Amino acid sequence: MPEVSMDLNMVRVTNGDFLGKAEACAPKLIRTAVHPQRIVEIRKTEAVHPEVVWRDRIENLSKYHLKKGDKLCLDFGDHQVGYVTLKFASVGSPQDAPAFFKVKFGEIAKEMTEDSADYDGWISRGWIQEEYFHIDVLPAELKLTRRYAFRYLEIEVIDTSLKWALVLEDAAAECVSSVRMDDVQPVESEGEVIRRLDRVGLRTLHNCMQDVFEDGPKRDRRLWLGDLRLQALANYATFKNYDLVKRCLYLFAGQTRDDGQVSACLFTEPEIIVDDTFLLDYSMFFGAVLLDYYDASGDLDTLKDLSACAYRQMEIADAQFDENDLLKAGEGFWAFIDWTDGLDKQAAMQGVYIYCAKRVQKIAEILGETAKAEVLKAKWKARAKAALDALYDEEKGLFVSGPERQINYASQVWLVLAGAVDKKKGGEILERVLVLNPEKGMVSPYMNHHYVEALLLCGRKDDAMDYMKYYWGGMLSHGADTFWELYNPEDPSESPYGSSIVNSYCHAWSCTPTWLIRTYFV
Ligand code: RAM
Repeated sequence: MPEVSMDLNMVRVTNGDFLGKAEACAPKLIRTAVHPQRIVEIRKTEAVHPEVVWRDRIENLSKYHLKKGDKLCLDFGDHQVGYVTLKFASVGSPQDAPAFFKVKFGEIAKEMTEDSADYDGWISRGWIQEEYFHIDVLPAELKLTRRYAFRYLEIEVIDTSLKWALVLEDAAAECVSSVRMDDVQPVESEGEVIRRLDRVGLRTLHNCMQDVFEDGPKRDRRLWLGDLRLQALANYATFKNYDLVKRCLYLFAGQTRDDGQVSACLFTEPEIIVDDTFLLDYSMFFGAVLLDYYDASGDLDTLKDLSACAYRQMEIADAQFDENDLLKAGEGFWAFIDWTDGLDKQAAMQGVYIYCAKRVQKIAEILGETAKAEVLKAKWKARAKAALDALYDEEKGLFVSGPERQINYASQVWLVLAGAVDKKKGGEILERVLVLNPEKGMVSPYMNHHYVEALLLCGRKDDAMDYMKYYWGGMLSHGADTFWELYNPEDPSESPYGSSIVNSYCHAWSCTPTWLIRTYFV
C-alpha cells in the first residue's frame, strides 16, 4: 500500500480563464440504447477465469419466476458504460411483502463469482458494483441513477414471500461516451489476433472517453495525467477528438498547487478540484502531453497558453536533482512508474526527466524562446551523461537504480525511451534485461506499454509484436472485451489493492495496442 498523503493545508491556485476554456471544450455525451443479448450462467472452474455458459434466449426473460435465493444473469454482449433501467412485475398471489433483491454488475465474469464480503483490501469497497433494493409495489420500473461499467448484470432475489415470485420483464442500458465506435474503421490486417488487439484497445479507449479521459469507468472514474498521455496518443490515431485532450490540459493547468505543480489527478464533480496526490513523473508528463497535442492538432494558441505550466513542471523537478545531476528519491508515494512492490524508481525517473525535458525544450523552440530551450537542453544533456556515468553498470550491461543498485525493467525502459543510449545499445540492453528477467518485473499494462515502445524505438518490431501478442493477447485469451488495469501473465489475479475484485477491467493505460498497431504496423 503506498504511503497516502492527505494534505489538508494544500493551497490550490485556480486560473479561471483556463477553466473557462476547459468548459468550452466539454463534450456532449453520445447516448446509445443497448439491450442484453442472452441469459447466462457463470460457473467457477479450476482455472482463474470462470466459464460463461449459455442458459436461455433473452426473449424468455419473463418466463423466469424468481423466488428467494434465485439468481438471473444477463449478458450485454460487450463491455458497456451506462445507465440501467429494469422493469419488474410479480406473479402468483397479490404482493404481500416487498421485493428485496441485489443487483450486481461485473466488467468480466470473474467479478460475478467473487463475494464482496470477502474483500479486505486497502481501497474503498465502495467501488464494488452492487446495490440492494426494496420495491413495495409491483409492477415497477427501476431506473438506477448511478453509472455502471459492465458486461454482466445479475439479479439475486433475497426474498419475495411464500406466495408470489418476482419477474424481470425487461432490462436496458443507455450507454455513454464522447465518441462513436463506428467513427473508426477497424485495422486491415491478415492476423486475427492483431485485429482483436486493435478492436479491444479501441473499445477500451471509447469506454474511457467520457466527460474527460477517465482512467477507468468502473474505478477511479477520474482524470489521471499518466493515463491521459497514452489515451491522447491512441485518440490521435483513432477518434481524433482533439477538444477532449485540450479540455483535460486546461483542467490540469487551471488548478495547481500554489507552487505551480500540476496534480497527478483531478475530479470534475461537483466542481473541478485537483487531488492532493503529486507524482513527479505525472507532473512532468504535462509538457509531453502538450507537445503531442500540438503535433496532432496544430493548435498553437493552446501551446502558447500552457507552455508556462509545462516549463514550471520541469523547474519543480530540478529541485530533486543532487550536485551530480542524479535524481534523489522523494518522500512516500513520490513517483509512479509502476505498481511493482519494492521498485527503486531513481533510474527510471532520471529517464522520465530526460524524456520530458527534450519535449519541453521543443515547445520552447517552437515558441521561439531560445534561452529557455538552451537551459533545458543543457540540463537534460548533463543528466543523460550522469545516467551513463553513474547508473550504467558496464559489467552487467544494464542500468542500476538507487543505493542498492537494483536492476529492474523500468530503469532500462525509461532510459532507452529517453534516448540516453543509441538504438543499437538500447536494443542490446532490452535483450539483456529479458534474459536476466529481474525479480522487479513489470506489473501494469502502463509499464508493459513502455517496454513495447522502447523495443519499437530500437527498431525491434518483431519482438514488439510478439510481446503485444503475449501480454495483451494473454488478456484476450482470458476473454477480455476491454483491456485491464493490471495483468500479470504469471499471476492473472494479481492486484496491488489486496484483491482483484476492485481491479478495473477497462482501463485507459491499457488501450495502447490500437495506437501501436496503427502507428507502427499498418
Ligand atoms: C491507479 C489508477 C490510475 C493510475 C494511478 C497511478 O489509481 O490505475 O490509472 O494512473 O493508479
